[in-house]
Amino acid sequence: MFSYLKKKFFSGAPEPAAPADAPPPPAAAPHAAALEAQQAPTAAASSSNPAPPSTTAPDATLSRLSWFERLKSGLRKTGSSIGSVFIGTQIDEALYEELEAALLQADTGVQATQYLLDDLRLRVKASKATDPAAVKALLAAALADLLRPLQQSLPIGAQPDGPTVLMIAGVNGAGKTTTIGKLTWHLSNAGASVLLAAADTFRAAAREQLGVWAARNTVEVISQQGGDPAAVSFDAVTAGRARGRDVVIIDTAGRLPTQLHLMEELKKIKRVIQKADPSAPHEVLLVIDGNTGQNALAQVKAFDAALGLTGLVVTKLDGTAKGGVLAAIATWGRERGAVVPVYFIGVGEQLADLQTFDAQEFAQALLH
Ligand SMILES: Nc1nc2c(ncn2[C@@H]2O[C@H](COP(=O)(O)OP(=O)(O)OP(=O)(O)O)[C@@H](O)[C@H]2O)c(=O)[nH]1
Ligand SMILES: [Mg+2]
Repeated sequence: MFSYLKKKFFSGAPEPAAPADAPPPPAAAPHAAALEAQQAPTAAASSSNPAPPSTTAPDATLSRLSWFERLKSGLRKTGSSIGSVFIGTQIDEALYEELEAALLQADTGVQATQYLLDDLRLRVKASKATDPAAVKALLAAALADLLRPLQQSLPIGAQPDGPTVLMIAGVNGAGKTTTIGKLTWHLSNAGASVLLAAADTFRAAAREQLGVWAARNTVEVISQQGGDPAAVSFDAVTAGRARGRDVVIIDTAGRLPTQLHLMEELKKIKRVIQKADPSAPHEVLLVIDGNTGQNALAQVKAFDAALGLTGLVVTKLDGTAKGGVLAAIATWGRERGAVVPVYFIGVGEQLADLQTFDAQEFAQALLH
């Protein structure tokens, strides 16, 4: 049913290898048809905070390129400092030391930095590279190889009957609700019918905010004033099944992993979803703010311990995010023998500002 969606639109499959520092491919435009086929829905008037959506569907090629530009400019803060290491003329210990400092500065963390430097030394030796520009290309390749396991497709539509249920979690303000708005747009464009669940029941504004995104996407939202988040989630999964929806996305309230009672509540939401559909939730996604630095890895570990994460969305990579934390997440995944994939990255507040994660493009942007 979602072969198009799975094979193309959500394909995280790497492009055939291109030189590590080549410009990004002009997007085989996985979502070109979808973007052309559907204009962004117009905004519903609201006092809530989501940014106004774009009212025209961008050309997919432009969209992917402008995303690359935005990601690059967002990561420039880091990228330029890593890039500046390679301005000299010699490959010596001083260069490796500078590189180590630059990677640590970029939130790469001690383990990932060590891994990358060791890998780079091997590559330099094997290739007999003699100039820093060549070493920079080798680092881009090492980084892309490290990140590649994170690049995976969000599996949608694999359930024989009933919707694919996505549960979304994260700390306060990470970008969960905004990501749900953008993800709904992606899914709708790929032909999937979506139902939203406002399981952030604490604040009326949270329900309203999700309602605005639902209106923009012209999808329904299940909500209940002051209701129990687990009950709302149960209702949504049941309604999704009854109404024949393809995907149910459950928004949850932000919480810190140290707020144990709130983490317990999240576990309860998951358990109750399982009562509505024993195979659900099919995906438990953690949304992390790309600006969080090394703390993002701590969040991934804590939410994974509580919920068993199946994927990540890294948001706000259009801002001042440093980006190295993805290498830290990848290294952690290698060490535990199972990565938690990065299904999407957020590069803005508009409907189209959610992109599939591409390891090579990301490495290029980071080292630009
Ligand atoms: N620049 C930028 N801003 C983003 C992105 N994603 C989310 N935001 C903004 O981040 C802020 C918080 O986003 P929300 O979606 O409300 O975050 P949340 O995780 O749902 O927050 P709580 O429900 O309060 O925990 C909003 O101002 C969003 O517009 C992104 O990819 N880029
Ligand atoms: Mg929210």
